[in-house]
Amino acid sequence: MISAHKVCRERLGWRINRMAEFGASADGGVNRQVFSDADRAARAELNSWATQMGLELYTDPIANQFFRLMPKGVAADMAPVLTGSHLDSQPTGGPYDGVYGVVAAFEAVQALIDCGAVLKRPIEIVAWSNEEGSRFAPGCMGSMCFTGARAIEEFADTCDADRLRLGDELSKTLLSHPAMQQRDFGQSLSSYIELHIEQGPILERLGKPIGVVSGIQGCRWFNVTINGEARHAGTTPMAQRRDALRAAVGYLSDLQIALQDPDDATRFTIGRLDVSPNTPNTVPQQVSFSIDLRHPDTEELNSLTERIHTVLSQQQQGCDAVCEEIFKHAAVRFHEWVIAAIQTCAKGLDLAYEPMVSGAFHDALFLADYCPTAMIFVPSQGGVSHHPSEFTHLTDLYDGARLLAATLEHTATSTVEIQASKRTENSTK
Ligand code: HGY
Ligand code: MN
Ligand code: MN
Repeated sequence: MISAHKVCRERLGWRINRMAEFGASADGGVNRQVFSDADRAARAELNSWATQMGLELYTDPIANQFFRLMPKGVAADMAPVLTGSHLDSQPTGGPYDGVYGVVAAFEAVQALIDCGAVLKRPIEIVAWSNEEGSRFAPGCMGSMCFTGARAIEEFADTCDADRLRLGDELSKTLLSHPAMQQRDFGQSLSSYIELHIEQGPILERLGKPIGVVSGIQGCRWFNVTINGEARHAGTTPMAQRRDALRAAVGYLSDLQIALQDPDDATRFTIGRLDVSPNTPNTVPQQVSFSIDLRHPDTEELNSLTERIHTVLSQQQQGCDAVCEEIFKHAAVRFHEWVIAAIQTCAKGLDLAYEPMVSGAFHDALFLADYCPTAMIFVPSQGGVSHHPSEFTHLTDLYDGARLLAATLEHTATSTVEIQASKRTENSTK
């Protein structure tokens, strides 16, 4: 684990602050949404770091970025250990979500280079495209396309709030990093390790610096559209209206009741609500809203989904609701070998850790179907994330990076083929 001692705290802090400049907002947060100019600038910065470190640069049809450390004497077809996370942020995001896992991976690989670790596998750093799904829904597009869970063709015509097409924004991004060699989805991998902030309160409450993540809860996203009739607000009697917003209020109230959970294990969020034509004196013609539903138990997740369909199958105010599922993944349990590797290295570094399941999803949700996968968490102050005040102490960021370096050293000096990586044929829709 000599590499852990070569991780540089100051350089790590500098890298975090440097990346926070891309999409920086006045309130200390970031707005670096996928395929935006800020995202493209952040991607270029990674390319310059990788070039300075002598890493090979690769990308794929959805602009995932891969940076490969190819140790001397290692066969080119030896499956690499992959580590990383995502650069894209929420519109009102913080400076650590996703990007910390990418930056710490660069710091860990630099430490491995600096200590002259004798590796038997390549190591690749990845920055996945569009993990958040805030500009173009759904999230995890980059990892879903890489693993075969979804086809990129499904997403090309998705538009953002300004009616810009994903396909066009993606092309601009691919053209912005010409130095990256193109390669197909589905490269073979030995294992995947993702370091991330916890985005919840558990580690801070327990006073532990590390979470060893054994899995991620299940998650399903829906888009609901309600069609009514646009009419004059002053002349149309209430009894003759098909008001899409009044209908939406009825649906939302019935959904809240139907999804009540005395155990508070269910996570049900209506994060986006659009009204059209969205003017004070026209009866709303159409309303669309998002549903983000999560639960640690897949059967329960599916039964909650049935309750949603039952509520949305009723009419409200003479209007119907159309519900489209755009994202779905069952709860996953990560691979024991990778979990054990992280635990062994945490013990070796004398870092106290808490075994835990992730409430947030990550690209590891899809990589877990593809190859042996596990995650490492560091604490989030106040459990806050997806907010500009997201914060993690540099000491914790440093401990996480040291553990990542040690785990990469541990897994990349093993030629044990735990399990061949495999493409997910079935769609997750
Ligand atoms: O939504 C999530 O769980 C992730 O933070 N994008
Ligand atoms: Mn994230
Ligand atoms: Mn996030």
